[in-house]
Amino acid sequence: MAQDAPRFHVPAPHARPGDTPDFSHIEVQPAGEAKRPDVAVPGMETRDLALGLIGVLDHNHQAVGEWDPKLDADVLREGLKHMMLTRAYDDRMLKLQRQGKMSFYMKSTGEEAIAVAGAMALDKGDMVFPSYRQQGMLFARGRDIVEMMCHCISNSRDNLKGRQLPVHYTWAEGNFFSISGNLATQFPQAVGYAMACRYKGESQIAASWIGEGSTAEGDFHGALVLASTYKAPVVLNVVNNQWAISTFQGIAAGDAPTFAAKGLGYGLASLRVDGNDFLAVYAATQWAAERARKGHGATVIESFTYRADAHSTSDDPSGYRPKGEGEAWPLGDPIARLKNHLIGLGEWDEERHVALEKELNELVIASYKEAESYGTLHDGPLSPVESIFEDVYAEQDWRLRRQRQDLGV
Ligand SMILES: Cc1ncc(C[n+]2csc(CCOP(=O)(O)OP(=O)(O)O)c2C)c(N)n1
Repeated sequence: MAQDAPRFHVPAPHARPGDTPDFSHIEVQPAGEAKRPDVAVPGMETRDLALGLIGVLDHNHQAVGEWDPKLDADVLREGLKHMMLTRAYDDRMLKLQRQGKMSFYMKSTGEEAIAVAGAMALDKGDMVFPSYRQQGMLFARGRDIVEMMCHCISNSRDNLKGRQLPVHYTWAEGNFFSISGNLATQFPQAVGYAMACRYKGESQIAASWIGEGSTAEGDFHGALVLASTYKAPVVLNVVNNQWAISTFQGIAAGDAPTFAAKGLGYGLASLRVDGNDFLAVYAATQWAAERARKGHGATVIESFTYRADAHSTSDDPSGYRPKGEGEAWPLGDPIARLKNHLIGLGEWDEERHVALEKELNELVIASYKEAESYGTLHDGPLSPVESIFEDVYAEQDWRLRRQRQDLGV
């Protein structure tokens, strides 16, 4: 091989363990600068929005610019509460996993605004197809915490009867689609659901969330083709938290300037939004939902954020990224930012914040106590053994009956 032959190219992150965190390459378009076009805008005309960054909360925690959704203080406080509950829940569940009370857990620390604002900006009748990191949606939609915990400890009250890994929630009554471990499969399913809504003349829409790493799956691209061709009423969210386990976002991005930019290639309206800005996520989702409901088609939204904690309880990020990278993230913490905004409006204060934190922690502890009254992972009671043969098909066939008899249950 010639000495000057081009080398095989493998992108690398800006910093590794032992390095100083470095986000100097990230350009942050100032809050309030992005234009907010009419929801009927042709997809290709959203180019600047796909390459820029929609932000509402500025450095002084004030809401600025055309994307300000101008929400009532009550709605903002509700959003803050759901985000704080999500964090309290995550922190407690991690502890419980470390104590061996649960086999596995995944936190969403730093990404609470994406789930909570996303859910609050949609109608409760809209169908959501989340990944495993949008538990905040369950709180925003009013899911019972005890039920969530019973699923995670797989006890007798687990609505999934112990068949799924923890955090793979299912809640049909809340229009929360069953979470699957297979990355990105929910994206085309959400598009198909949205197509069915339109075909039947119903007004609901669908929305889905995948991580930036998951956009490398074929299902991401299939979903965008279908959504574009049939103008499906769907909101397709890419949560770019910079990391797919130990793999930095540049591996899935390729040479594309942003993940939102990928939507443009399919002719879809594409927005890139500050994922740690509750107001910006709310406004972008509201825009995309209105566009979908009015028949102008799908929107791709990249939420730009940072996965502040480990990928899961089976992961140790110190092996692949510098310590303190989360604190160096230029877009801050979503809870702190909304809190400061509310304080600036005179609609919140430190005492109320501390009191709410305490109340939510107590709620989570009491909920876990109640969940354990329906059984623990180690001592049961769990779902009956024979239930492992149920729901494989709508009706049990002779083979399953035989296997069940062989097991003597
Ligand atoms: C089809 C498939 N491939 C690989 C995995 C293993 N896996 C689970 S999570 C994950 C990383 C996903 O990263 P990303 O999409 O960025 O989402 P994040 O975890 O950062 O929220 C991988 C590779 C899987 N579950 N499914």
